[in-house]
Amino acid sequence: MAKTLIIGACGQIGTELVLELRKKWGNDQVTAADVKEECPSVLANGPYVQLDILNRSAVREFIIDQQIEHVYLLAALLSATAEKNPAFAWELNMEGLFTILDLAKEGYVKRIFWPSSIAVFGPTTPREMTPQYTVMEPSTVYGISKQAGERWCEYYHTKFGVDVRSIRYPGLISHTSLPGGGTTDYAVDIFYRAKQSGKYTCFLKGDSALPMMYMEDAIRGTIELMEAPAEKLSIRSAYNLAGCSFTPEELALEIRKHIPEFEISYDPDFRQAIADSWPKSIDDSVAQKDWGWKPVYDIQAMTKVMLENVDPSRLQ
Ligand code: VAH
Repeated sequence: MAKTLIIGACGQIGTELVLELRKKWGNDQVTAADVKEECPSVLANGPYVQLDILNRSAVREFIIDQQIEHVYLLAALLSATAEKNPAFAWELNMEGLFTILDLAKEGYVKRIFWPSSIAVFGPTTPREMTPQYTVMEPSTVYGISKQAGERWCEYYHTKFGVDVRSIRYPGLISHTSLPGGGTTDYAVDIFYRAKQSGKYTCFLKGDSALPMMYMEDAIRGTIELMEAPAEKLSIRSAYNLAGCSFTPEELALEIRKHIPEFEISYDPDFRQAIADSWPKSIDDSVAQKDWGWKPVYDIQAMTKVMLENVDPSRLQ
């Protein structure tokens, strides 16, 4: 196994990716890195380093000195937060990517994973079963940065042979790590509130269908893509990946199968416009063909495992 560095390890995806890769390859082979000084207890079973992805020289020095071969670059501002701070979102989501792509171009890093998102699609994109190749006019800061990042990943692969791989993640749902600043975060918050009080006020309209995925599927798909033989990969921008699409209403109905008295109300905020610009469902047939992708969790299985595991005491 190659020495691996996860940058953005304290985030929703990063936390679970570190744990899964350490399980697979051994704790000492997988270093968690984040801008936070303190390593969270959940990641204390292996090496942790405080790294600010925007400190190009520090990142370069660490990766070169430690002979890191695989980098998962997850540090980013998500959709809702990025709208509040466009300049920093662009800097964080883009500059870090160039630092890692350049290390690969120079021959230090052998393989990169960089997360894209369904946010690369916009209001002019076909919203049902959105195809791998289609109109992409993102209308959010986050989506624009992800679309630009996809173009740079493909450019570095084509021009310099950089082995960079990417997935257009849907909304991700997990009970191990809390999400932060996303438009799809309602689909995590709702489980904590359902268990805590049996009530939830959703910041999206009840009929807002969005592509979602249980985190276990997303982590497995990420590792499967990173381990796939390079010759099988026809996409070097980012792969569409689908889990299960649903609306807040449909999710509430599923929760009521476990908590019959659960009540949901709707109070849409600025995130409604973001959700309305995104697909309702995703066609991931190219990922299925290229590297055998197949989701496991549907809305029923995801709801069951979330309600069994979320701990409402974690809510601030
Ligand atoms: C967000 N959870 O809401 C992220 C994701 C598809 C959405 O990229 O910004």
